[in-house]
Amino acid sequence: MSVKLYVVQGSHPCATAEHALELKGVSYKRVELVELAHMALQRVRFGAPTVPGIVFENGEKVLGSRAIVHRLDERVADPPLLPSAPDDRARVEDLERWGDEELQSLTRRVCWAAFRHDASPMPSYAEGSKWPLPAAVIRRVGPIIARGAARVHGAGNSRLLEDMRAVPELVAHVNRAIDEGTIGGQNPNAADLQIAPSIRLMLTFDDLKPMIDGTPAGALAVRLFPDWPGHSPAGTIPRHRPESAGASDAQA
Ligand SMILES: N[C@@H](CCC(=O)N[C@@H](CS)C(=O)NCC(=O)O)C(=O)O
Repeated sequence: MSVKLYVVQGSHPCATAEHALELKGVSYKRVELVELAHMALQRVRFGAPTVPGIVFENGEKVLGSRAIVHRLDERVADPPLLPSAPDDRARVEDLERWGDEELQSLTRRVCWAAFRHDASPMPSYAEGSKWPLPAAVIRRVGPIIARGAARVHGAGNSRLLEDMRAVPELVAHVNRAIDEGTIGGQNPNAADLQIAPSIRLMLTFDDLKPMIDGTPAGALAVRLFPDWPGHSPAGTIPRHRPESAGASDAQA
């Protein structure tokens, strides 16, 4: 039985898991699921609806980017993704947790809120997909997928305003972590792998790029993930006043 990684194309936590597997030199089969449809399939296979999930060669199942990276680090020693010194390890794990719970989630909400407003960039994010739907089809189903995903992730307009205001401080937090040497070293650790994909995905949005470009956070993301699908021109993320009551959040 080969190692199987269950992913959705363009997903930032999936990139975390894939990069960890590549660094460890583990060969694996990439099983790409279709956005939203993946939730039911993952629930059946892993008991919860998210990607990434991994099934190791002995049948062991692990769900979640952080859990996958940690389990992989236990199974394959080199190169280590977590420092052996307890204090260093605690620092990396704290930052990794923040990267997962705060940065990763905010990035996801902003993306889906943007595509809910304007789904036209979605075909560019499907580049390299195993399910190459024609752009015309993606354009048609894109708004439906975006509305569904925005609802699942609580990506409404009022949250979007709050999230957009938080971006500069999140980037500053990553810059400080690089400055302190917790991430950004020659050999990526678990926190690098958790954080860089979110920043890299943000860089595909011209509305976010000016807050990131030229910063250590941006440089780290591009160094670890030089290629990333997708481009959203300026204006994809709406700069709006809250919509009328009832339409202002993701229930629409
Ligand atoms: N923080 C978790 C969550 C991953 C996550 O939310 N993945 C999204 C795709 S980017 C997903 O599958 N969402 C479906 C859902 O939340 O039901 C991780 O890093 O694995």
